[in-house]
Amino acid sequence: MTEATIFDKILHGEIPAQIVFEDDSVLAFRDVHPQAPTHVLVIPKKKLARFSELATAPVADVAAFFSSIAKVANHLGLEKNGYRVVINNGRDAQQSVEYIHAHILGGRALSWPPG
Ligand code: DGP
Repeated sequence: MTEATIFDKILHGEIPAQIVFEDDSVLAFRDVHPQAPTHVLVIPKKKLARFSELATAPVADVAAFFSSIAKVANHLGLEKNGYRVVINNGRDAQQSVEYIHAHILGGRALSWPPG
């Protein structure tokens, strides 16, 4: 059992968050430090710490996570102009919360490459 993170606490309603979407497999809420007009984090309800753990996760769980990310972006009305999905994995990517999360960024033109 890994240590409870801030996202475990949001998932269990122990600390508040601006929830924008929820279904059986994911919870989506606004990032507290938004980097774009729309910046939402999507977490699977079945906890994994990192993206790299998807390598050994049941394929149905992986599919549900990715499908839900697209669903959230559609729900937020981002599909017309586009958006970016980012998953930071580990130290060099500056993952700061050890609970896998996808960032959905949209609402402005995003530069490339990322820093
Ligand atoms: P990452 O660097 O990929 O681990 O991104 C973690 C994100 O989590 C970061 O953009 C800020 C966000 N964050 C950290 N603490 C909280 C919190 O308590 N509430 C919300 N909504 N977001 C948080």
